[in-house]
Amino acid sequence: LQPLQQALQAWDLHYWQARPLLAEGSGAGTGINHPVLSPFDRRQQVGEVQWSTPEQVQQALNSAETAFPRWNAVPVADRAAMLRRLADLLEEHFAELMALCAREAGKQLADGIAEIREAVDFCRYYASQAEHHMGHPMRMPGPTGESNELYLSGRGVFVAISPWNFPVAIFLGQITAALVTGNTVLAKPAEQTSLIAYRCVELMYEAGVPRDVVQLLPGAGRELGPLLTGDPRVAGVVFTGSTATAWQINLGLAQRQGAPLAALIAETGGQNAMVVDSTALPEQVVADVVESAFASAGQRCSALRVLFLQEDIAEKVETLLFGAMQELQVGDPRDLATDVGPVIDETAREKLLKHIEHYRQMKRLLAQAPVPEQLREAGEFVAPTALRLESIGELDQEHFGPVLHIARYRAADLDQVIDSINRCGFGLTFGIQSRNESFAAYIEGRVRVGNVYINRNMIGAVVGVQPFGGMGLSGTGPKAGGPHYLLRFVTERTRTINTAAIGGNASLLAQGD
Ligand code: UN1
Repeated sequence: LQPLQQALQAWDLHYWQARPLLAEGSGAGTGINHPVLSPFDRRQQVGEVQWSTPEQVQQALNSAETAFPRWNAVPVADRAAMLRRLADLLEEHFAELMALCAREAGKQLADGIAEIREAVDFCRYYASQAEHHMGHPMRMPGPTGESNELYLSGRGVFVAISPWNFPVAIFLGQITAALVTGNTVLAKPAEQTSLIAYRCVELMYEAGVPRDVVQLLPGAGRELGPLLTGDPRVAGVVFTGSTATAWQINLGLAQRQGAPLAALIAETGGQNAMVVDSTALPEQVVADVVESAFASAGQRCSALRVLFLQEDIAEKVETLLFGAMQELQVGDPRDLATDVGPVIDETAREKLLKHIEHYRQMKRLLAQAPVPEQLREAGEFVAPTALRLESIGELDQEHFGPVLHIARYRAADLDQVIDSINRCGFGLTFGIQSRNESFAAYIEGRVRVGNVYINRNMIGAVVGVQPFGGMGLSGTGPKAGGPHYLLRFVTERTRTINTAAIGGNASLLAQGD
C-alpha cells in the first residue's frame, strides 16, 4: 500500500473540473457551476462541476438515438475490445482514480483499491459475456427444410443512473453492460461524484468508444431524472440507488403514453440481517460483523444492518464486538491506518446522527467507536455505532452508514425472526453464522434474499464469482456481475427460413443480422 499512498500524494492539491460530455461539444447553453467539497475536509474544494441544462439533455437524447443503429451494427468483438482497452486504462490511471475516490467520495484506501479492481473486472467480464451471448446466433432445433436462429441485439437508448457509493465500479458496470450489448448510453452520475464520472467517461473515449455512444449528463436527479425517464426515445433505464427513486423512475417510464415499453433494471436498498445461532464461533462472528457493518463506513447496500444473536451466545459476542469497535480507527481516508472514513455528505451525517440520538434517548445505545474531536469539526464523520433493537420492524427505512442494530432472540422464536425479516420486503444480502449445517439449511430455505453468506462477511461480492442483487424492494434483477445480467439489456429476434424454398442455400443462411 505504501507506494500507492505516495502516488496518491501527487494528486493531493489537484483541482478537477467536470462538465457535460456530449456528442458535439457542449452544445446549447451552459449550466451552473457547482463546487465539490471533500467529505473529510469541509474547507477543501476538490473541484467544480458544470451541471447539464434541459437543452443539453435533449441534444444528448437526439445524438444517442441517431447513433444507435450504427453502434448496434458494430461487431460485438469490437465493442468487447473497447471494454478490455478501458480495463487497461483504468489500471494505468489507478492512482488518480484512487485519489478521486478518497477526496471526492471519502473512500478509504482499501475500499478505493477494491472499487477500481471491481470496475476492471466488470469491463473484462461483460466483454467476455457479450461475446458469449452475442458472438453467434443460437441455432434452435426445428424440422427438416427449415432453419431457426435466435439473435440478440441492443434495445436502443439506455439511461444509466448511478450511485455515489461505487462511483467507479457501479458507474462503469452499468454503462459497459449497456454499451457492449449494442445500446447507446446517457449516463447520469450521482451529484456527489461527478468528477470521478467525468474522468471515467474521458477514459472510455480514450478506449475508442465514440462520443455519441456514451454521453455524460452531470446534474441533480430531481431535475434531470424526469427529463430522461419521461422521454419516449428511452428504451431502458439501469439504476442503482434507493427504492423510493426506483419507484419514481418506474412511474416516469410507465406514464409515457404511446411510447414503447422500456426495460428497468434496478438495484435498490436492503435491510440486511445476519442470524447467529449458539453453535457459531464468536471470534469469526465478530470479525465478519465488523467488516460487514462498518467497512466503507456502512455505505453499501449490501452492508449488515441488523444482527440477530441467539441469547446463549449474545453476551459473549457483544462483549467481543464492542471491544473490537474500540479499536476501529476513524479518520482521513488517505491514511494507511484508517479503517472507517467519513460518510458522503452533511445531509447523510445529520440523518444518521438523528437516528443515533433517538436511540440514545431511549437508552438503547450500546457502543460507539471513538472519533477524535477535531475530526467531528472537520468533516462528515460518524462513529461506528451499535444500537439495541427489539425487532427489525422498528426500522422504517434503510440507515445508510456505520450503524449496526442488534437484537437478541430465543431459539424457540427463530421462525418469528425469519418472518419479521421477510416482512420488511427487502431481499438483498443475508448472513448465517452457525456450525450446525441443518440450522443453516433451515434458515436459508425460508428467507427471501438474493445473496446468502454463510460463516463469512456479507459484502464485497466478486464479479463473475458472486453475482450480486436482490428481490422484492431490493431490485428487479438480474444480478450484476452474473451470467444473466446482459440479457436484460437486449432484444431478441428469431429468424425462421424455409430452406426448402431456396434449395437450402447456404450463403443466405450464413448471413448475419
Ligand atoms: C451497493 O452498495 O450499491 O457486494 C451495491 C457488495 C457490493 C454492493 C454494491 N457489490 O458489497
